[in-house]
Amino acid sequence: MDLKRYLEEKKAFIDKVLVDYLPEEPPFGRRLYDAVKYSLTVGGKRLRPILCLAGCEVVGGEQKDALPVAVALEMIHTYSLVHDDLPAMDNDTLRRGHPTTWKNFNEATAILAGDALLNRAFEVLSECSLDSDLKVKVISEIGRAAGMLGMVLGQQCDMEAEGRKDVSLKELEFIHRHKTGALITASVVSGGIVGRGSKEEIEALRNYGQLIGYAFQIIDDVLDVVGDESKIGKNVGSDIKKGKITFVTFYGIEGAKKKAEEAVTRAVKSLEIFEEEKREPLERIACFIVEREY
Ligand code: GRG
Repeated sequence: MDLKRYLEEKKAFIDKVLVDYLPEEPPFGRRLYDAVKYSLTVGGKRLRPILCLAGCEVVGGEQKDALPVAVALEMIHTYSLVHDDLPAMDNDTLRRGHPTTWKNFNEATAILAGDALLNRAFEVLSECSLDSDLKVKVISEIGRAAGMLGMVLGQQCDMEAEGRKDVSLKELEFIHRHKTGALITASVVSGGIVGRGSKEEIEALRNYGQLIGYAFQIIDDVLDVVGDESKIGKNVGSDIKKGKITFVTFYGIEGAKKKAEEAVTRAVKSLEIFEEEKREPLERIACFIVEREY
């Protein structure tokens, strides 16, 4: 399997459909629509929707059934980036290789664009043609992961940790399990739910998601130190400048990479219950997470 080609094809497919899931352009307040469209289409790896589609396929489901869920996940992820970049949060000017939404429009419009994306995501989920039992499970899974005991909590803890020198490894792991790991895990798990995976299969996917989420964040910290800004499309060194404690603080660059590799090995192992041919995309995505340069 050619992973590069697989990721490019899936990304192109998702890029193409994302805009179809936006509502029609309103007669007034066009700036909000433009800001939402800009945020959503300006780039991104589309990792979460790809994980969702792959999670659905590994349990024997069809990609087309998971598509609205994949779209909703990318909308939620994009909203989180738009809000994270705001002056009140990370105050970043570059994202996905382009000016951040607040920089390109203005702060208030970026706040509303994030709000609009979050709400649209749940509208897309609730209106999709999945059976009601699956729909409720998926909405609950994603709502929990993105919400006040998930990503939003992780973001709050991350802000509170800024500038503190006494952040423990346990606290750092808690922050990232919520801020980054929760939505990544929900992506692959919701795909499995849509594909009507068994309880055992869903648990395997949850375990996989948690481990790759952890590895993903470690590599994000490594890239913040040694990444090439033109490849990763955001300001390098911003965490260091803010005096943030990261996984690199605890493990060093090589030690952090090793931790990420160990997590990926365990993630791949948790896929062993699936047929060899079917699990290959998820295995390769896990490896991409530690090898990525962007
Ligand atoms: C504002 C509620 C709220 C949450 C923000 C996700 C997040 C929480 C903040 C993003 C800040 C950050 C750099 C987190 C590290 C990991 C991460 C989520 C990176 C961005 O995800 P990618 O690399 O981005 O998948 P693309 O652009 O490829 O979609």
